[in-house]
Amino acid sequence: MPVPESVIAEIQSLREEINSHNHRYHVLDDPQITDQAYDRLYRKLQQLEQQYPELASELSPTQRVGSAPATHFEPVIHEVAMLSLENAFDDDEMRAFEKRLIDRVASTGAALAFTAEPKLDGLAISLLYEQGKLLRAATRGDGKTGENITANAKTLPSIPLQLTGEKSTGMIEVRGEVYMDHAGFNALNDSQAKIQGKIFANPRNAAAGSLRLLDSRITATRPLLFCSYAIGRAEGSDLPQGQFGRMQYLRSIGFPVSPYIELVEGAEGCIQYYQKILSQRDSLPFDIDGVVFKLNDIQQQQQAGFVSKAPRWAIAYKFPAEEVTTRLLDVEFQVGRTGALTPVARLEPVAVAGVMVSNATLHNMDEIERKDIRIGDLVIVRRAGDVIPEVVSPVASERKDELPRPQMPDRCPVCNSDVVKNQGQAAYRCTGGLICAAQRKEAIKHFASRKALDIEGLGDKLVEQMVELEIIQSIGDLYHLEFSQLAALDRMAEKSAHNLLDSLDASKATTLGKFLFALGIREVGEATAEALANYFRHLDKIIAADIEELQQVEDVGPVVAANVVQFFNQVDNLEIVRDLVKQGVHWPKIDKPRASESQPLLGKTYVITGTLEGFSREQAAARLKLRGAKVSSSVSARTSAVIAGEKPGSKVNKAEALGVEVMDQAQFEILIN
Ligand code: 5U1
Repeated sequence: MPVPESVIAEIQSLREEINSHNHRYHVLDDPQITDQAYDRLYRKLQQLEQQYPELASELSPTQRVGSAPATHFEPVIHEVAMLSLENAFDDDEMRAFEKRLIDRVASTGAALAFTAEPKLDGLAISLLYEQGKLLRAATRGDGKTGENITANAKTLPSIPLQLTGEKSTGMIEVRGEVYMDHAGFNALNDSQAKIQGKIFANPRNAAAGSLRLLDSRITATRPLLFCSYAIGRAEGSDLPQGQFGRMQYLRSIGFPVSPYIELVEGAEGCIQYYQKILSQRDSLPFDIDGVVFKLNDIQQQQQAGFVSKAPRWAIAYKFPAEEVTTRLLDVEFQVGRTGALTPVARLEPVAVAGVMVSNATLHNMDEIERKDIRIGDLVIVRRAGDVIPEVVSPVASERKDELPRPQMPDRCPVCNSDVVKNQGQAAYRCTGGLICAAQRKEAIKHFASRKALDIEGLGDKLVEQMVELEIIQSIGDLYHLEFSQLAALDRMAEKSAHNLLDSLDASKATTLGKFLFALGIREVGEATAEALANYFRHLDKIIAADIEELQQVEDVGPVVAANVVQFFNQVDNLEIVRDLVKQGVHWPKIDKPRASESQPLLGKTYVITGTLEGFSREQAAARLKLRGAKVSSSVSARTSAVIAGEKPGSKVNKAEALGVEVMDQAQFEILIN
């Protein structure tokens, strides 16, 4: 029997009414009906939807309860990279930020206008809408690839499932922060305590943990909030030409926008706004760690452009890190993945920035000496955001007696091998290499970490246990693990053992960049690994590359190049790498970049002379290489152009004699942009 028209209309009207009350409550903070009245509407809609399942809609407000658990999160490639922000830590850095922009943008001479808003301490996500309908939500991940968390995002009442207003056609990708306010965080920890569940250290961890749950039905019970702060991309709508106007536009189509957002003028306006928010910080109902400023004029934003991972037109002016004093009880030495011994302070436990701290880094022996830190001192400890707490300095006035200075041991505290210090380096290193269990543990932890092969369930404690029991010796053993070995481990249920084998299997699908990073080659971080992968595109080419070739890659200098060569020259390493591939570790083929697109300077050779403003010689060369060019140190008839900065040398004369083009700074910038 067809559903009566009157029921269709009633369901439609209830959905609209509930959506509107949701929006008033969660976005505008201006509810118009009581909770009981809202519940009545909600239950009525639920009852009708149960009675007429053929009218189900994923956009219905009743669908915010979550769905069956997922096994993993699918990767999502961000079409427009999710960038991070540059930081400023004092007023002068803000003034320098403004000055850099004045130099770069075609300004009328009027002060630059900036949007100003508090920087929420949560995690960034991207929301993609088509024809006004939420299609996909993703975490930021590494900025290029995030995780698909659509099912979880749909449970947040402040994330619109359907945009409002006739303007919401076409496609729009909105970015913002998921966070938890203090009230929600406290309520969550109270209820976790009652069920003996996980207690979260701070609202940021609680938000991150809740958003990345595989069971979205649990996410639905977590008090998560969303606030938008940017448009990633949009098609089919005429957007306002100012950042501030764009935020008003987002508000008009249903997104929460910071109620504290303002337009300010110049660095001095930014500094005043910062002071105002800093004075309100302690009374705000949520954690913030600074203030974000963005150039308001979108055209000027485009003129300003980007540095590698952040736009030049935005900045986060960070609040000072929280500092407390406590007693330094002892100094111990931790052995890292590369054998470096790091002094770690054992402290009388103290709360700092919402977290109990009993260990903090002392960086290296030179720092200890420079700051004259002694065991037994009262010390100042600092913690900012997610960074590791650090000992800032001793409180010298409180030292009454002569106290002992920390001593670097001459033998490794883990494997008893010799500890050496190479000339010109601050670090002391254990010479144990693969003999040293600490180095092996750290190498495996690094391999399994989120930014590397992301082996879910292979936590630090488990790695330590498996190395100590000699179930695994190196990363090469991970994919040979068997169920019986895992199930025999302490506190390892059969289900967890199966799950770990599944996630080991899942981790085999990676990217060449992540794989290279995971190998833990000294000084090859995420960005360098990615750059190596993009340049060579095949593992075998990287293995075969010599120091010269490696240095053609952006940001790869002689030291990193030598580390890469040395790593692959070790037979043991090469065997492990080959075996990992044999066990099934694989990555998608990296397409040859089209010459016309990402490598527009392929086949060209440039020579740089003189000083370029804002670029060291290496940085300028790296920018050219990134676009496919070669950079040479001598001018010949085959040189495409000589790039001449301030005070150029004789190379310009030689270029002129040979009829080779000479470019100035402005032409160079056009070339690389
Ligand atoms: N408030 C705010 N936070 N935040 C973070 N705005 C903002 N903008 C960001 C980030 C990463 O990035 C812009 C480049 C869009």
